[in-house]
Amino acid sequence: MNYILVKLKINHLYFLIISVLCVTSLNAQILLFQNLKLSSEDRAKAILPWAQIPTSVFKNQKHQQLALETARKSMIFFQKNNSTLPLKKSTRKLKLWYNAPSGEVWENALPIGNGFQAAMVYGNVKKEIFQLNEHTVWSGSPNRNDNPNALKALPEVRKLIFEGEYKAAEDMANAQIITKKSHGQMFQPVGNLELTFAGHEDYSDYYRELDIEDAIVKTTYTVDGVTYIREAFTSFPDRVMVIRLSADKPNSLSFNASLTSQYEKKEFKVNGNKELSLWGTTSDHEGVEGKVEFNALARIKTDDGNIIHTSDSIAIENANSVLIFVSIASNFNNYNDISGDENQRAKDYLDKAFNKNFEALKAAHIEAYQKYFNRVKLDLGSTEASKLPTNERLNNFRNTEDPSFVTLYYQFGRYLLISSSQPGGQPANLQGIWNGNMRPAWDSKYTININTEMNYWPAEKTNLSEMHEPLLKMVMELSETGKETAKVMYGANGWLAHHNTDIWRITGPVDGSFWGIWNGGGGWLSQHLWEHYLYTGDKNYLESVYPAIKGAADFYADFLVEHPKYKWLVVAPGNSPENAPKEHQGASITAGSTMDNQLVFDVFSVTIQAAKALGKDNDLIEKLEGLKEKLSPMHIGKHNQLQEWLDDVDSPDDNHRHISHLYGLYPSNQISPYSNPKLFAAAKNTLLQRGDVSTGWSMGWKVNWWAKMQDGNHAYKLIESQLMPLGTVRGGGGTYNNLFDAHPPFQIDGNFGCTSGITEMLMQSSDGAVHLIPALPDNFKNGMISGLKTRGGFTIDEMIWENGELVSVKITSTLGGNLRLRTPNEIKTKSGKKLKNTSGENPNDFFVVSKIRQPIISETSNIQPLQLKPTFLYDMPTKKGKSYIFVMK
Ligand code: FUC
Repeated sequence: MNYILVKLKINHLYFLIISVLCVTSLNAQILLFQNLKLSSEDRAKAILPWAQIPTSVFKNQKHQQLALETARKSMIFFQKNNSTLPLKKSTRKLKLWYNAPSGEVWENALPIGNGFQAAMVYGNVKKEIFQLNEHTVWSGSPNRNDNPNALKALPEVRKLIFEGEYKAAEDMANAQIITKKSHGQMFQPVGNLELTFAGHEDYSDYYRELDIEDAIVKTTYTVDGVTYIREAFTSFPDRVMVIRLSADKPNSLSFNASLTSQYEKKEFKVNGNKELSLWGTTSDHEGVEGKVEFNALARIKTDDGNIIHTSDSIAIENANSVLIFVSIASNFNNYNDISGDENQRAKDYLDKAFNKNFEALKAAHIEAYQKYFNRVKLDLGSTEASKLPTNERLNNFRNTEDPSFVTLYYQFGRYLLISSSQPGGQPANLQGIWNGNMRPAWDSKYTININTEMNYWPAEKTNLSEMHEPLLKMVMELSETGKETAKVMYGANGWLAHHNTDIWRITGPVDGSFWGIWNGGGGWLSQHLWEHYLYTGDKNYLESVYPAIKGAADFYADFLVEHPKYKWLVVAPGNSPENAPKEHQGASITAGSTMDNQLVFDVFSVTIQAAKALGKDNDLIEKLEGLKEKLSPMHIGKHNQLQEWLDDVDSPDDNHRHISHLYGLYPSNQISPYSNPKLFAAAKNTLLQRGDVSTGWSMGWKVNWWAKMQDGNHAYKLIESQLMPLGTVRGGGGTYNNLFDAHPPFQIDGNFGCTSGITEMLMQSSDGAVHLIPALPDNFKNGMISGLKTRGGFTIDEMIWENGELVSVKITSTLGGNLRLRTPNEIKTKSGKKLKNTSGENPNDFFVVSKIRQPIISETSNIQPLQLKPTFLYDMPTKKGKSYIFVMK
């Protein structure tokens, strides 16, 4: 041991000297490491403290950064070249933990939630704050926001677009199509539960954590020799928040509890001597009267100590331990009905939970949570770096090897989905279910030109299918409200939604033409209805959602119009979300953007497949097949890029955060290296031209795209960029101390997008086969994952890889059917049976990939297919309920 320590010290010194003198001397460092013959783990140990050398030692921060980068590269070099990488298996519990309270910073606080009720827990010593949310507490009340003038203006707007008068078309759309009513309502906070502890100014041994294996927050500290412990969770089965406060010496617990709120219309009460009540009405917003009424109750339970109350607070004196139950409910029944009784509901939840004891409540909560959470396990190994507090790991991540930090972030995404999206509740909004602002950014509503869809990318494949339900229900509701919008605004059948919606399921166009004249929200969301079927194979479910899937197609069938120049059927007006080429006079309004074409293609293809699966609507199938033939194919432009618009006007210097035309690469499957390699190569050029650094969600999407590119190292680079403390990279997003993603500000889509992307690095099932470890970065050369789901209802019970090769995989077939595997190395069955290589179409209907038309390639393009690593393709017929084990050949 001493020998290693001495070597490590020498090592640091060498590192320091070498780096300061010559920051790029990678070879020298590699030589040094080789001579010292240290194991990878010891090397990790060596780099970790070294990464914390203060800036003052270096000439400037740039120097330090460069030196750290060099050290990191040498670590990666060793990992790449060391076949027996001895990274330790992760044994530590998955926790976010800190040595300091949150203070005033909301993004330091820790999120808990059960899909209905949620809290941000600050862990402050003297004044503890539980910032409270409830899923239906939104501004406004039932309303619609269609603009009926649109119908009359439509022909003229189209004419202007086709004549290239984009600015004039945009002006007209602003005047005649954009809503003159609500631009969407706000998801609002309830208020705070505040606990004030007199005399707790000076404390020691502070610690707080969020254990994402149990979904429980804990805070401990010591004052005057007494150790205090606070635990809190939002119970899944009991639908209330439970807080336990205790001290390790008798009669030491004294505090004052109160509820606070920022609403104009509110009322505080103390019921009896142990229950705080806050009643309120949400805000008016954009001409819509706030009519959601809510009631928050906090009831105290203690066997000892004194309880003293005033008119709006309760003081506890000299207790041993105290339980606080918090229940919140509103009058919201559905988007069209707010006649519920918030007071009765809040009381009912509370009464039911109140008589249960803490241990029973906690055990039931953990069991209900783990039913979902434990389905997926990921192990990418672990190093010493994982022993530090979460905020320090975040700070160090780029400069050290900390693979279990990726695991933590991955599982945190799953934790957030379980906590913010439960069957029967509202879908996760821009901030999930956590918002402390009365007027949050973008109203914390649903932006459906990417953000809401991204929230649900991890749902099916990370085995959280039930968590998809709130979104699927919202889509069904939008298919009702969006019907009137289709009729009134565009004279079309079916339904649509524009680029935003809210709890009232508005479907009219908002914000301004630049953003709002996009009618793909319904079409994109309808793909989620189909995706749920692809993973579950549930025909009854498919039957129940089919009208909405078909309705999305009906809308486009009516709305499409022939482009006078190209003769294709196009969406007009539409846009390529939130981007505009210079050549279009800076206006985004357009006809036939690539993303719109791809969306219509998917909506038609999925409707055809759904109708076939249900054995109905032959005429519709024929009609949609015919319409599909008339859609524009994709274009490869003069910069060898995938064109964003029908005309070749993309700028290779454009680094806009939306790369909407890559919808075709992910989440759709229209761009495949196997069936259209040139398009695939063009998509890569587009990705390279747009660059890496961007807003949080954009980087999250890029992880998925690079995974689809089968480039694990580039995907990892994006994870690194996302997992940087906010502010590290100018113009980019990042991550807050509580691991919330930063757009900035906080948006939860980036968390979910990255969890999805990490899954896509390890398994993909959208391109005709179950592709195992398609995009492993050098940092994840060894690992294990269990519990992922694929299309066609297969479960990856356990997959192990070593040195980048698939060692073994166990797969259970829940629906039967052909299992087509694509692997990086040859495999055989565990019993030694040879598998035959296969090709052609996968006979399993859940893996059908709709054929796209050949792309049109610019005469000045010299696009060439990419050289991908070879893979092996096998078919295994499976039986429902049976498991299959494959091992390396
Ligand atoms: C879209 C994005 C923004 C932001 C907002 C909520 O408008 O372009 O970056 O994420 O949604």
